[in-house]
Amino acid sequence: MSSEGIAVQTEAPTRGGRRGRRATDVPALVERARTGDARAVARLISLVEDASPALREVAAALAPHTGSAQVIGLTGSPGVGKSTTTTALVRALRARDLRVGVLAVDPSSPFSGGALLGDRVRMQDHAGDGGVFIRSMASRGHLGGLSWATPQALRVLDAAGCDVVLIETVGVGQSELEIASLADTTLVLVAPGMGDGIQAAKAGILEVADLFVVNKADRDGADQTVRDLRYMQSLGGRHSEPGHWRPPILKTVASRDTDNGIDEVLDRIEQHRQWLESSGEGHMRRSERAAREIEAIALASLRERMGDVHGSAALGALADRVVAGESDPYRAADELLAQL
Ligand SMILES: Nc1nc2c(ncn2[C@@H]2O[C@H](COP(=O)(O)OP(=O)(O)OP(=O)(O)O)[C@@H](O)[C@H]2O)c(=O)[nH]1
Ligand SMILES: [Mg+2]
Repeated sequence: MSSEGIAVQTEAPTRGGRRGRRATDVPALVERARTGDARAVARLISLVEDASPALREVAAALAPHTGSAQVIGLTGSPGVGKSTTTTALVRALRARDLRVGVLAVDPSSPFSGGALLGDRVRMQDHAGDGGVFIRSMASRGHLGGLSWATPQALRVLDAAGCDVVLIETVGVGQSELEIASLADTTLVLVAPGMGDGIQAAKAGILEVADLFVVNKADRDGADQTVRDLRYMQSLGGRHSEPGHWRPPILKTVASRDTDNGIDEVLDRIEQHRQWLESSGEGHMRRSERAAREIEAIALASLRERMGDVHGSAALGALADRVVAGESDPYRAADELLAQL
C-alpha cells in the first residue's frame, strides 16, 4: 500500500493472525475512513472480508453513512478488457471530479494470483490520486465467497465517500448474476470475434445487462458483434416491455487514451441512473438486494446455531420422543426451532 492515499491490496492477510486478536477501535476507524484515509478504508475492508469479530460493530457504524454511492458492475468473459475499461472509467470519472472506488473481484479461482497482480499493475495508473480506492478481493477459502464479502466492502467504500464504486468480475458461472444483484447498473463487455455475443446469450448475460459494451472496437468484426447483440435484443426479454430500459450497445477502445468511447459509456450510465430513479426500479433493486442480504445472514446465523444443537441433550430428548412415537419429526423440528 502506498502512502499517497491509495489502498491497493491483492487479498486479505491470513485470517486468525495477530491482527485478528488486536482490539479494534471501530468508531475511530470509520471516522478516519470517512475523511478519505486510505489505510482506514483498507483496514475496514479487511475486517469485513475476514468476518472479524468486529464485523457487526463495523456494519452498524457504517450504516448511517451509506446509501449514496452509485454501484457499477462490469462483467464479461476473460480478457475482453474489463480491467482496461475500469481503468479508463476511473480516469473519466476523476476528470468529472468524482471520488471512485474499485473492487476487482475474483470469483473463485485459486490460480488467479497472476491475473490479480496484473490488474494491480495496470491500476497503478491511478497511484498517487487520493480520490481513488482500489481493492482486489479474492474470495478463495471464504465461506459464501463473493456474495458475502463484496456487499460489505461496498459499504465501506460508500461510507468513505465514494461517489461511484466500480466492481469488476469475470463473467463465469454465477458471478455475473451476483454482480448484477449488487450493482445499480451492470455493464456487460463483449469483444469482437470469440463468439462472445452468442456466449452472452447462453449465459443469460443478456438479461443482466443494463448496457452492452463492445470493447476492442479497433478490431475487425465489432460492427458484426453489435448487430448480433441487436438481433438478440430484438428477440425479446424484459427490456421490450413498454417503459422499460432498453440496454444501449456501445463500442469502446478502452486501451486508447482518447477518442475511446468511454465518455459516452459514462453518459449512458448517467441516463440509466436517471431512469432507475424516475421509474422506481432503482429503489426496488436496492430493496431486493438488502432483503437477500438479510436472508443470507439470517440463514448463516441459523446454521451456526443449528451447529450448537447438533449432538445436544435437547435434540437427543426430542429424538427419543420421536422414536417412542410420542412426537413426529415435523413437530419436533418446530419445537427445536422455537428453542433457538
Ligand atoms: N486492441 C485492443 N486491446 C484491448 C482493448 N482493451 C483491452 N485490450 C487488451 O486486452 C487484454 C486484456 O485486457 P484486460 O483489461 O486485462 O481484460 P480483462 O477482461 O480484465 O481480463 P481478465 O480480468 O483476465 O478476465 C490486454 O492486453 C489489453 O491491453 C481494446 O479496446 N483494444
Ligand atoms: Mg481483469
